Amino acid sequence: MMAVRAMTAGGPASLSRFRGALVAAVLGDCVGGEFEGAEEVPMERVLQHLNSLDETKGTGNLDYSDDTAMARCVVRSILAHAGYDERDMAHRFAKEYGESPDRGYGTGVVHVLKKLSSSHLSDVYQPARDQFNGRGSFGNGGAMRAAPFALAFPKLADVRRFARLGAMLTHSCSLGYNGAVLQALAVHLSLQGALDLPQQFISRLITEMEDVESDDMSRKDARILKEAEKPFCDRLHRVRDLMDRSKVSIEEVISELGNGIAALHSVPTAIFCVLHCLEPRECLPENYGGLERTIAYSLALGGDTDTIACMAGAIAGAHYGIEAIPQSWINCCEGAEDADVTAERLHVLYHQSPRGGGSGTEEPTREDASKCQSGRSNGTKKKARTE
Ligand code: R7I
Ligand code: MG
Repeated sequence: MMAVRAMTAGGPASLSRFRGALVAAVLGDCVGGEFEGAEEVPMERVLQHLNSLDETKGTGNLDYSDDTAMARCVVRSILAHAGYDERDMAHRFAKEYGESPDRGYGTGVVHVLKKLSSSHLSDVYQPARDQFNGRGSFGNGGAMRAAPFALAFPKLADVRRFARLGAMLTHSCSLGYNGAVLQALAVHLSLQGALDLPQQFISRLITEMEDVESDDMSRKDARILKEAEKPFCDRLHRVRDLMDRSKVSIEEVISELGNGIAALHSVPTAIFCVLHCLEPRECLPENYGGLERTIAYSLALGGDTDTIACMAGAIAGAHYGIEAIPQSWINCCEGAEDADVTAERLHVLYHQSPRGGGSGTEEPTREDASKCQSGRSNGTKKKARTE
């Protein structure tokens, strides 16, 4: 695949990229809801659905789901504390669920969210650890809300560390939180313009995940769940193989990468959607730009469409920028305008954060949980702001 340059997004970490990432994630979630759980989604139906957005004049008539509800909590918590504060984030997740429980949460995670609402909880990571007989969830619920970590912390090592901790509030299986790390790293690299060189982008992700998946817990979980030694690396190699092929069918993508609710079966898939749609594709309208292609293609895979489109949207939005998103799509989606406003605030925070020093190889440990109490090692040194 050749180098593909984004025309409008501006330089690395530009405001346009921040707005694009957060708004396109909401769009993916909202427009993806139509096909959630469908086994087969003909592209014709996807295009009909997307065309109807152009005709609809109504504002915010497509509701967002738990993906956006939880991402908004992540964003608001980071902005309020100018960094990561696990108690505050956990509290916001629980409060949001209590106020609006019908957003389509996973059936397992609701038990965690109910326990997190208790004011007597001494360890906010414990309810997640109790899931699924003590192994924790491997669902994609941590990954679907991971993009804001890439928009808050400029250093790759911080993105890795806080995306992981933020996911562990609900997903304590390594196949859950490592998926969140991968999604946040993909957004981080895209924000820097790394998708201009797709081969280097995927190689860099593989290198990072080699390290992320090298710890004892990741190896143990992979063994117990009978996955490859380093499951996400294995999938990313498959993504690279698929990228190298001139023609790939939807069926092949699903059988190689998956389209389900496990992080392993959806985060690499979302990354592939973005990479595949960097170039025009026969099955997609000629007048579509790269971001529209990415969303349309994600929906055509069926399965967990809203979450896959949400994750692909965040990565693609960070590449193409806000100008690539049709205004008519934004008008139709609940929470899109709000995402645009908070993206600006994240952009300010990101550029205020101390730079440099991150080796990108720092491996966070389980002890991070206690070290981070009260948000003391939150990766930034700014004064807390009020929300
Ligand atoms: O991961 P999660 O927050 O949500 C997953 C998806 C997202 O698309 C959401 O938008 C929502 O639509 O669902 O929710 P969890 O409840 O943690 O995990 C989702 C499902 O994955 C669970 O209900 C289980 O069916 C399955 N699952 C597991 N099954 C067996 N053993 C997750 N972890 C395990 C496990 O360890
Ligand atoms: Mg979902």
